[in-house]
Amino acid sequence: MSQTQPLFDLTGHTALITGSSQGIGLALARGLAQAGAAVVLNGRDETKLKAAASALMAAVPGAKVATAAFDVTVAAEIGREVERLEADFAPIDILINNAGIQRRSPLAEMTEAQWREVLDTNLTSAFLVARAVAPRMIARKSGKIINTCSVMSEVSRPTIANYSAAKGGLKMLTRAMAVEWAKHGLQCNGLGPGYIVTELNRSLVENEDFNRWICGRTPAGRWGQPEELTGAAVFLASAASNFVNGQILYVDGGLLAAL
Ligand code: NAP
Ligand code: GCO
Repeated sequence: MSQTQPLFDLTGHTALITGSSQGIGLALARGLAQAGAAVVLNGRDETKLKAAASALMAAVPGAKVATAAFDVTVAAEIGREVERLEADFAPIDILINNAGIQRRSPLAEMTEAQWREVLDTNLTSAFLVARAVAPRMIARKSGKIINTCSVMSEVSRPTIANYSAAKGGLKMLTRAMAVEWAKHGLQCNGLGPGYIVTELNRSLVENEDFNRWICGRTPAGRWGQPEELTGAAVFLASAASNFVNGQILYVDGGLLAAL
């Protein structure tokens, strides 16, 4: 009978996953819970979070699940909730900065609001949440920070200049975190999904031409599923990655390997 490799065992650890009321974040929370971690779900909608938490506890019997409703672009909300979690739930020793949005537009027509909302949510938020969480990790001389990047950290396509700029910046923020915090026992890395079937991409999945293009552009010939990211996340959240820092682990069906 196979036994969980102790290196990948997250028992006794607590993970805050931002943007985990649905999609990739909720899948990552489930994967970390299955590996033994206590998980904190985050989004802006308390009711939605409670429903997601109930479903997760039903799917993973015995899982310890909390919710923290805050907007990752609002420093005061972040600080309040991190304080509360550290005091009332558990020390946060795994942080996944996952919250993100898309606001597609041709660059020449992109509004300042479309630019700022995406940069605030997809990049600045990782700075704000890490700034709230990391000092305690540093004091404890250990912690894992995983930033959800994207293949758009490396390449772009028309209509997503704001998103690509944010994800490119998030790749470099990940490296900056690693460079400053590795000496304190923190490992900071990125997870880089390819094209994954979630609400964020509904319009693309339902577009026959785009669907055909992306399946042709991806060597695996298909979209990925959120659950296919959990193995990489558990690796980056566990002792198995204690000497890995500043890396972006791409889970993209081979997309970035292909011209
Ligand atoms: P999704 O299904 O739209 O989920 C986005 C999540 O982010 C939701 O839980 C949403 O919660 C939360 N969120 C949005 N704005 C927020 C805010 N200001 N404060 C707190 N939470 C916020 O999208 P997804 O595809 O799972 O994307 C998750 C992450 O993966 C994003 O960073 C995205 O860029 C990245 N990614 C996605 C793909 C893909 O192909 N899907 C590929 C690469 C990277 P509420 O709306 O309930 O607040
Ligand atoms: C798009 C998509 C992509 C994916 C993802 C790919 O409009 O091309 O939304 O940005 O979501 O980031 O890794």
